[in-house]
Amino acid sequence: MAVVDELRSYALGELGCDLFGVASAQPLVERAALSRWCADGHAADLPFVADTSVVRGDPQAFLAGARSVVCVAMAYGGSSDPPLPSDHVRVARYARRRDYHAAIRSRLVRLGQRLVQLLPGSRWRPAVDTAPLLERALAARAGLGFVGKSTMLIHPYLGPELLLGELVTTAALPPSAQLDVGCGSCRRCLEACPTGALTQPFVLDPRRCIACWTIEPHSAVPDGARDRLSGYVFGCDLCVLACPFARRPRLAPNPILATRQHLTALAIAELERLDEAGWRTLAAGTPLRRITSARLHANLRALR
Ligand code: B12
Ligand code: SF4
Ligand code: SF4
Repeated sequence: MAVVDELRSYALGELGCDLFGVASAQPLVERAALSRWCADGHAADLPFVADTSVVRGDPQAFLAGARSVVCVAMAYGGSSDPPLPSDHVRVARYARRRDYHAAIRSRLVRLGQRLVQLLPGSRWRPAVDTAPLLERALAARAGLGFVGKSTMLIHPYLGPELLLGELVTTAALPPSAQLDVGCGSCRRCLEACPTGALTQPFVLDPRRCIACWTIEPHSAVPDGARDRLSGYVFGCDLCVLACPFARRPRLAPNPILATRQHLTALAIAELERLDEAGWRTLAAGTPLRRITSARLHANLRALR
């Protein structure tokens, strides 16, 4: 079996990933859009993006001598949310489960070890979210899906509820074919966003985005945003859930990222009682641990 086929069957079989593809490590054409996006001030609340914008578009700056990027994804889409009971709030759907950073990273490490067994001398470096790489552009180049007007990476059958990871490597692997699919004339995500954060197709302004307001350390919920928060105390799914590709009938989360049902809707009164230790216990092992209880309470005040 060719090396890339061995890696694919290991990633999709033993490691339990949902998607696998290979991109070349050449600089990305999308880095021009990223520079424009930063120049327009969109990264004002995301200094870590602005500070690394040059590296983000170039995998070879992330790993010297890189020739390929192995891209994987795990799906977390499933049944739609039940109506929110009164006096309850929501956290984003990606956060109601095991932290994908750890789940995907550990699998990328095993994939890297297998790569070295197959091609001795190969160097590799894993990346999940926090690394300075344009992950969606790489995933699209590796044929995992297409970048939609919501800016999400969307697979035609698994939808936009995907979490991404990459193994940047010096190994020369044959690139996968890109998908020839797109949004067409649809604009549902732009219409569904309650804050106008999708200012035009493919452009998100984080300064207007609920996910940025409620999670990012350099941001905060602005005054008077109560109704626009739409019940979200951490993250936001509205543009993602509006997408017709998110409505496939048999979608279910990857079992590695099974939904923790008790995080589907949270009683405001119970959250308000939590001190830092109580919040840490509730958030343990999930992406929710990204914020402190002080931030949780500030977000809750904005929803009152
Ligand atoms: C910063 C960040 C955020 C910020 C900013 C998001 C944004 N759209 O830029 C905030 C906090 C708002 C955010 C929110 C969310 N995030 Co986030 N985030 C990131 C992070 C760390 C960097 C993204 C980045 O570089 N943004 C800068 C912009 C310019 O880059 P981009 O959006 O990828 O831009 C592409 C297109 O928009 C296009 N483009 C840009 N401008 C223009 C202009 C034109 C005219 C054209 C044609 C194209 C174009 O070029 C780019 C390359 O494809 C990535 C991880 C990573 N390292 O990539 C995760 C990541 C994008 N986030 C992720 C997730 C899951 C989310 C949320 C769903 C979480 C939630 N439920 O609350 C929301 C989704 C909101 C949304 N619609 O994007 C996933 C997305 C997976 C997927 N299927 O796409 C990622 C990849 C993390 C991961 N490893 O899985 N996030
Ligand atoms: S995550 Fe929410 S606020 Fe941000 S762009 Fe999507 S719908 Fe708008
Ligand atoms: S909602 Fe429509 S326009 Fe937005 S990403 Fe999905 S298919 Fe594209």
